[in-house]
Amino acid sequence: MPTLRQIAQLGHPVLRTLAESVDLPAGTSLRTFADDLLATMRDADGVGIAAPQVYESSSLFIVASKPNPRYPDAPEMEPLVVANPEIVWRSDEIVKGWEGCLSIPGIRGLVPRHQTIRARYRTLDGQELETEFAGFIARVFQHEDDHLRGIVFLDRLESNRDILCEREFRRLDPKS
Ligand code: K2U
Ligand code: ZN
Repeated sequence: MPTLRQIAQLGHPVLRTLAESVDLPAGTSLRTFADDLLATMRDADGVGIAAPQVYESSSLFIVASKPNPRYPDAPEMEPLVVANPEIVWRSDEIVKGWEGCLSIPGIRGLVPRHQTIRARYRTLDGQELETEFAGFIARVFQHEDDHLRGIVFLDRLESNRDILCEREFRRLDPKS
């Protein structure tokens, strides 16, 4: 049975620390941690989560896009566990989209992201994959990859005017 982890809130140094690469293939403890991370993300109704958000400064995150009120067209996907990622190519095309963060509750930001990326990463078995991501999945991947480098979505905003409080965001975006 996985354990729900506490989520670090902005201000805790772990969210501003460069995460350490993980040793692969994963042993029992890392696999158990990945299960805890997934359960914690699902409990928070997230579409992604990164290890530093649960106070583990390790280069590991989960991407689990699904249709949600803010992104009704987001693709449904099996949760992807990503270890030691490197984004190796980014499109010139940049798209702005509203993001939230489990570590920064109560606000939303209009964040510019690359529309398409190509990333090299490892699976828990140690297999190296290189995959292209686009659209909302690329957005989530970039959001989580930022967490491994001590970056949060607020850092990428073009203006503080691109921040809304959750209640006002929902009022303006009633489907959410
Ligand atoms: O890393 C996190 O804090 C998890 C975020 C990931 C996210 C990435 C990109 C765009 C939005 C969110 C959470 O899933 S927060 C909950 C959420 C879910 C869907 C849309 C907005 C916020
Ligand atoms: Zn986040």
